Amino acid sequence: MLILFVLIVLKHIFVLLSCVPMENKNLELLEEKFQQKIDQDIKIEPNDWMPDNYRQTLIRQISQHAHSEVVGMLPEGNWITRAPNLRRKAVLLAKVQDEAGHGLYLYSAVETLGADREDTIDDLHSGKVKYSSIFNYPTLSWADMGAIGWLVDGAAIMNQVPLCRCSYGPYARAMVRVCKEESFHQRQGFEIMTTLCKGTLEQKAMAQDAFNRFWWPALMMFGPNDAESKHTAQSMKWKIKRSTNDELRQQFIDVTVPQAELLGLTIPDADLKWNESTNHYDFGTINWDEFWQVVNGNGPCNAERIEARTKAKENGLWVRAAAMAHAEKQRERTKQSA
Ligand code: BYC
Repeated sequence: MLILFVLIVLKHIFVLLSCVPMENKNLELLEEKFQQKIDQDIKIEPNDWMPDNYRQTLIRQISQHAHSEVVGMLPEGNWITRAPNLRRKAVLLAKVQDEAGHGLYLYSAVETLGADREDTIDDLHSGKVKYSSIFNYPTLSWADMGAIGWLVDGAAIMNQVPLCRCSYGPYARAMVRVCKEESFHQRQGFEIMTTLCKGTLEQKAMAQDAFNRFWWPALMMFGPNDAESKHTAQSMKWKIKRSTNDELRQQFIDVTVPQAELLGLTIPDADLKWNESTNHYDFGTINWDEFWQVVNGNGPCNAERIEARTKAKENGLWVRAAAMAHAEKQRERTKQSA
């Protein structure tokens, strides 16, 4: 009897020991197949197997992106009632609505990864997750609407066009429409700047002041230098990111400096100069202390932005409750008539 018992125990130990390497082997094979798909530029879709870290990286990046779109409505929304004429008001209103739409596509893309939308939004309100640093700066004059459209949407396009080729299908597809709309936003911003720069001396000074305040924060939008960027290497390997933070920042500077020259604006960087040997602009040092202060919640408008979003959720509660009650009624009616 005892021998039988020992034999059974030994068998179980053997089965257990042989299963662990087997499981590891299976996981390795799955990961290898997954990376092969990525290397062959085959899109990963929601029901496909994916490593947990890939899923978590996407949830982090796409939810931060969605929050940025939604919080990004606030600095510009602040100027809708004060736009200088009806045309400007209608255009700004349409632009801000577009940003809300971008947020919605992106929250849907996060849901395809298994995240709950309510939890995702609550994480923004509790300060658990980040959103783009740029939206924590105040909009002090009408010229800021021009500077934001031109620089912030310009930086966004530079960062988001490569995301149209992201390995995760729902994110890549959402980005196609987002980029088309951002391109319109960038042009409307540049048009405002052009009008101001061709206007009175005061208008030109307003444009220069807005440019001075938004230039450096726009460069910070691309994230920390590559050497400090903890996620870039893995995200590039998975083709979530197609270019590094520094590559995109440099492309943005190279494209934007001639535009500033065309407007007759002075770039607020004494070290900015064309480098014949690299064929790029050299530029001054970014204030990374300021960047991390803003990212970590201590920027000029962080508290105000979160308060506005939290209030919006509370104020909209009755609308959501009414919509749910209506949907429930419809379901009941359909059931009864069936
Ligand atoms: N602000 O390892 P890294 C718009 C964080 S909205 C705040 O380089 P990654 C618009 C980063 O999250 C467009 N945080 O990260 C809307 C990470 O922290 P965690 C917004 C930043 O992800 C309305 C840490 O720093 N665009 O266009 O590889 C009106 C280390 O960074 C920032 C997107 O969201 C920042 N600027 O690269 C007008 C694009 N930069 O998460 C316009 C999608 C970095 O480890 N996102 N951090 O705690 C991306 O492409 C990438 O996430 C980033 C950062 C390039 C931003």
